Amino acid sequence: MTAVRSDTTPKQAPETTDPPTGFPTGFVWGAATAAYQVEGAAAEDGRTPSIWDTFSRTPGKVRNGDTGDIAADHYHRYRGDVALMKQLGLKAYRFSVSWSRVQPTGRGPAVERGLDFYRRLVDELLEAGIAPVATLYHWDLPQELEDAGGWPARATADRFTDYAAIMAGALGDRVGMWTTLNEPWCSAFLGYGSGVHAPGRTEPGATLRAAHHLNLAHGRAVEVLRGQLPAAAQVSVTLNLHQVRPLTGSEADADAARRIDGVGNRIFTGPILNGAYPEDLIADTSRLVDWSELVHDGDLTTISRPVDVLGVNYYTPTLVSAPVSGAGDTRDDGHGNSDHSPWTGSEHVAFHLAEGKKRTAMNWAIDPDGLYSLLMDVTRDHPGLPLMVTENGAAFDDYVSPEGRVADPERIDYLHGHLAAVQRAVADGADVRGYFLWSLMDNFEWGYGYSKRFGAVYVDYASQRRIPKASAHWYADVIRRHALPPATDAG
Ligand code: IFM
Repeated sequence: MTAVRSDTTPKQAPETTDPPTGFPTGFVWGAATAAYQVEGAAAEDGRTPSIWDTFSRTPGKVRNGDTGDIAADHYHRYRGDVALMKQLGLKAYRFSVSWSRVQPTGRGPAVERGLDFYRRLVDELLEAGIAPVATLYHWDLPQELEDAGGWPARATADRFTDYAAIMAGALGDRVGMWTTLNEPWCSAFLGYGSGVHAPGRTEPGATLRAAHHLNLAHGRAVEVLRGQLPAAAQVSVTLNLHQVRPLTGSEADADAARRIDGVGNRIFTGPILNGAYPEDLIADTSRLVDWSELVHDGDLTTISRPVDVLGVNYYTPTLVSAPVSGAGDTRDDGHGNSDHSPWTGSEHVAFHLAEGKKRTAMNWAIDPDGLYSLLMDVTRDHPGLPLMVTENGAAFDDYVSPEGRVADPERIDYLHGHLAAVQRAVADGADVRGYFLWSLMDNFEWGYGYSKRFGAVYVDYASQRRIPKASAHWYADVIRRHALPPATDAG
């Protein structure tokens, strides 16, 4: 990655306090969810199916045949959920908007009843003193738009532009932080490459087309949001940047890392932050797509409209090598099982599980240094770019004790380690403005259904009872102190 555009200016640079014990003044403490994962009410108030409704109803696609029909019933229980957030002392709540709830066919006028849900949610948050952070797109494309071609079709970016305008009009007076897309890598590469996510297509060319049109949709939305929102509003995009590490110091492994960094990271950071797709990525993938036909004049100017902050999601690093035969795990890239690689254009790279690391219930290695390195790498490549950790957290096999409590010391250790990594990055010069725990509460974990629990709050799906886990109380204490407790307190 090369240097950042100088016009990516912070709106408000927080002063740093003593980094070893504190976080910057104004550092935002939050938690995140996403519409399809928590809302439920899948067929209420005019909402129509999104690609995830269709995908989850397709036999064999989601574990146990789970769907988001009810999920955590946040649509009906948002008041109680906001009260819980207030009790925990959260300063911000990052939620996403269900496109097919507010614009059921993905085009045309908005449905007021759908918009009203988000108006009520935002009002409730503001009343509780919690800043709303709205994500426009967290993977749930209206099914009608997929039927018309989905993200591989350029017209979907046009539709997204209209949708962004609707949302800015509806919530622009009360939401100060906006995210265009959440993890477009997953939308493109898992949705159209490996097919483990909706819409479940496995078409390499379409994957790259989807990536470009997601970038375009982001840039267009930035333009629309800037045009409609008050000047103080913050506009961002959230990327799940892969912290790619070569297995050995060999040239072949370094090249594998370069390729995965290309299709995993630089396909987004290149156009968004530098105004260009990297030459090596184009060379690696040009047999799959005609980039000169795909990228129209003016696209890169649109896509590189400056953002106020870059949202970064991090869970675990990605360990790669050149193809190997025999020993070693060369298949598990942590993104689900498929005969089709999501790493379009770089299918022949091998993936490895880091040895000697504890793992989460997703089998992801726990490695806080990866978060530190990621924040420092982005800071090195894009000096001065404000960052926000918009997701970080872990799934464990949580259960309720006979006393009605949920003890999750592993999650506390995970959070402690990763927050310490953020602190270290701040001390070493990264401009990190906030941290959002994934997730506020247990929810629908995509292809894994309800089998994986990422929440700080336990959800008993049968009764929809919420039980704050020990980690929720721990996080509340961190927020109250604006600092990490001594490590011995963890657990
Ligand atoms: O649950 C997801 C979320 O929707 C996007 N980022 C990763 C999380 C855990 O897999």
